[in-house]
Amino acid sequence: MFAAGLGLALLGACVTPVTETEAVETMTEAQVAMPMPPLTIYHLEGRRSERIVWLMEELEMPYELEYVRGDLGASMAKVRALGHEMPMVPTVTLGDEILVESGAIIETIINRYAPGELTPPIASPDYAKHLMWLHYAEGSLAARLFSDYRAWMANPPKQRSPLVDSEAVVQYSENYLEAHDYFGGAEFSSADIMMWFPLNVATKLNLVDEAQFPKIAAWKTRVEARPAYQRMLEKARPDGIPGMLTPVPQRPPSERG
Ligand SMILES: N[C@@H](CCC(=O)N[C@@H](CS)C(=O)NCC(=O)O)C(=O)O
Repeated sequence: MFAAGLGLALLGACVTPVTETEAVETMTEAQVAMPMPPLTIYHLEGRRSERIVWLMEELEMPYELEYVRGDLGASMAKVRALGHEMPMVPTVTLGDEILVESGAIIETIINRYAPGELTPPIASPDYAKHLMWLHYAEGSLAARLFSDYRAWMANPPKQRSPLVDSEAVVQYSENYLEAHDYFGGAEFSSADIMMWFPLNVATKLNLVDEAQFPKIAAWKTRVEARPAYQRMLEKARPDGIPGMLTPVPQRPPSERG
């Protein structure tokens, strides 16, 4: 107890206010890119690992891509062979490190090796929203889409759930795009890379009606036209998406009528 209290007291003594110039200098110092060790992306076509390929193409930085074309089982065997206790894609090897979780991989790559890229300036109003969408993509959007998918495949729904469901999480995304071109706000950002997969899943698995979300449809057209997205397709999805899940046969009635 005492030691902890003393530690806190010492820490408190060290926290002296900095001037604005000092703060800016510290932030500038933090913006220096580290040299990137060799990076390998373990991949399954049409899955979340496309995000990291797309990111590296946007950054125009080097990477190796590991997968067996058209064979999800063999691609997954490559992931398992790494011996990581959470075998999923994306898995990335970065020098001696093995990384999982696409959002964390993206933040690690940008913050270490491409600081400031694909990220709104930290003091801008877009920054907090960009970060929210970057995390929303997996934390709320994908989580609720796949939870509805499993439930609706097992028991076709007759009515909407009172909980936040697929339509609600997609509607929130649509509403933001009413006033913004990108999930990064004014400019394309890594949040857009994170949001593409679950928003595509939402319509392809028939969890929501595509026609009800015109802003999302226009955003998809916009981001899919990016040269880096096109290069990602050539390298990571040359033959389309193998082993697509079956779309749900029935959705609950829409809140939008
Ligand atoms: N939240 C994780 C999800 C990773 C994930 O579930 N990936 C799927 C493919 S899209 C996977 O590895 N599936 C294989 C499995 O679950 O065995 C992320 O964003 O990286």
